[in-house]
Amino acid sequence: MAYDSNNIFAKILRGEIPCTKVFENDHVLAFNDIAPKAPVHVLIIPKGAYVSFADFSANATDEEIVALNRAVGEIAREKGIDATGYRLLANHAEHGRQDVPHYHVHLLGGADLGPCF
Ligand code: DGP
Repeated sequence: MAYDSNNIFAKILRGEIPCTKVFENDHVLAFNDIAPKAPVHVLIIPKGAYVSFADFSANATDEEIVALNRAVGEIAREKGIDATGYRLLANHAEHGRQDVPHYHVHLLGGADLGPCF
């Protein structure tokens, strides 16, 4: 699937749509989900144009991959949910019900999330 530069997260990255930013560095932007499913629900995205986890894991540089993963851990610590726990989720394509075609990791926590399955 080709990257659609008009997707919502691309617009957020370009500053065309506002977001509540919680973290940013050279490779990563993180912001609150517009429809949170938990007290903490942060979306962590690469600044590079990657459609999904499949695209990111295959085509991102090692630096980008490390930066995204380190950002996830750092945000969890900053949000104070490191000790109580959290859930990471990345939906991919049709069966994964991915809605926004720019790779993103959901970080959910701040309460008992219940069983995943
Ligand atoms: P997914 O189904 O994994 O593609 O999740 C997309 C998430 O993106 C969903 O939880 C809602 C969130 N979302 C959609 N549009 C916006 C937006 O304009 N701003 C923010 N902050 N989040 C959005």
